[in-house]
Amino acid sequence: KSCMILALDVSDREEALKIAEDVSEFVDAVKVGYPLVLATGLGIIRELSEFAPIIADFKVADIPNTNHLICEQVFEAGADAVIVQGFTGRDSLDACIEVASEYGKDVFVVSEMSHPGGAEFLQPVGEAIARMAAQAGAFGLVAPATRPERVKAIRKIIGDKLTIISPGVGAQGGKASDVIAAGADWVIVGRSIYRADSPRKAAREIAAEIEAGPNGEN
Ligand code: BMP
Repeated sequence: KSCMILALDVSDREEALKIAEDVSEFVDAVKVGYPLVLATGLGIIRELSEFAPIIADFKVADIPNTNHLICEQVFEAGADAVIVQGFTGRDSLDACIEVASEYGKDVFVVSEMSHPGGAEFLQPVGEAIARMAAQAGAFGLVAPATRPERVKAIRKIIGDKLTIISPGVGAQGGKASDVIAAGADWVIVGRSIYRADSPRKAAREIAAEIEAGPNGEN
């Protein structure tokens, strides 16, 4: 509905549930990661799934057997998708995709990361990871909104095969409509929404910015 995923990196259960409810009209999914799950427990996934599909951002990055065990727990907990790292290689990714398909769920692969350090080691292998993710049959990729030109390059490599979700909007400096124009399907937004005085208003404004497009013309 709005090409937006909420990154819910708060550590309080009540706050998490309230924000998810308040912004549910403007977001297509909620991304839950270590900050919230370590603070409140894995049960938060099922509680939040009342408001939106849940993407479990555990950046899974281990040997195939361990990845398999982790993904089973993630999907048993009620997540609709899991985010895994790509740099661990094809066999580790295959293990995640195998479990996801048993549950009828999806895998997103991080090809490169949005922070400045993401350009140090990951960026040079980002395209190879994107290609591998497409060949392995992943559902989507995580690619940086802070570098729309990288999203454009990756989109060119993978064609329409994969869904690109893109973090780095707002607090990290990226602009939602720019990265959507570069080829991302969804933006991931955390602090700009959950730290706002009114998360609902902040989410509505970003949705409107996406709708208007990079030049405010759409
Ligand atoms: P924020 O909008 O507050 O910067 O949050 C971005 C979210 O996306 C965080 O949960 C972060 O862990 C995640 N993320 C990211 O910022 N860059 C990446 O390359 C990959 C991520 O998962």
